[in-house]
Amino acid sequence: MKLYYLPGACSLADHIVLEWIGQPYEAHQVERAELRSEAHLKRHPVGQVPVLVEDDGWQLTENVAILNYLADRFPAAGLGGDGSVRGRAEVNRWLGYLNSEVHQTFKPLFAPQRFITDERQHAELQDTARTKLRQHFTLLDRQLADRDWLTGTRSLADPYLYVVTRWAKAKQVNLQGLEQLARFHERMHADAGVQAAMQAEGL
Ligand SMILES: N[C@@H](CCC(=O)N[C@@H](CS)C(=O)NCC(=O)O)C(=O)O
Repeated sequence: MKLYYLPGACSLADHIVLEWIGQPYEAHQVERAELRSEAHLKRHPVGQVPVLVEDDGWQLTENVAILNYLADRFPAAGLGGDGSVRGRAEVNRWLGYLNSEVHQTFKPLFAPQRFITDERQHAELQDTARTKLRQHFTLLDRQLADRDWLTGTRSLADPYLYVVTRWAKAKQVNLQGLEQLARFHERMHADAGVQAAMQAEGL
């Protein structure tokens, strides 16, 4: 099993999950210049990461699909919820929110030119994204008010939240006063699996 990643990108969530699972895997760093190469486009038609490639050559893209696949392939790791149907739905509720709302709102902060070609409008676009992200992180902070993990038990959703919180810090999103989120971030940062994935990515 091989994970294709960019350092610190959303693929870090898969990398952490692979560490938590503890089964053999390889991690392959993709260079940015390689993303649109013929070889990588065969793995990922949009030219992105993450991609998971199984030993028999089967390839899977889309972070939410990869994370769910890993939980199902390695159920003993217990990362797909509390074992109930509703527990799994809760994990997917937060994964969906992180992937389709929070992650997407970062895109103007990373690549504003993909949204507006006029550079004079980039600062305003990015400020709007930061304001929206503050709302998202406030909601996430509230969710953590009476639990250590997003869904109560450690799950696939937590590494994704860790990754987007790292981005928020790097991109000057206002996280002031979000104490539960700060504690969550510290707890994750101190985790041995998180540290192993980060070191492997040179972070
Ligand atoms: N819908 C995809 C989005 C993946 C995505 O946004 N990947 C980013 C890194 S976090 C990427 O590869 N960016 C490089 C690029 O778009 O040029 C998923 O959820 O897996």
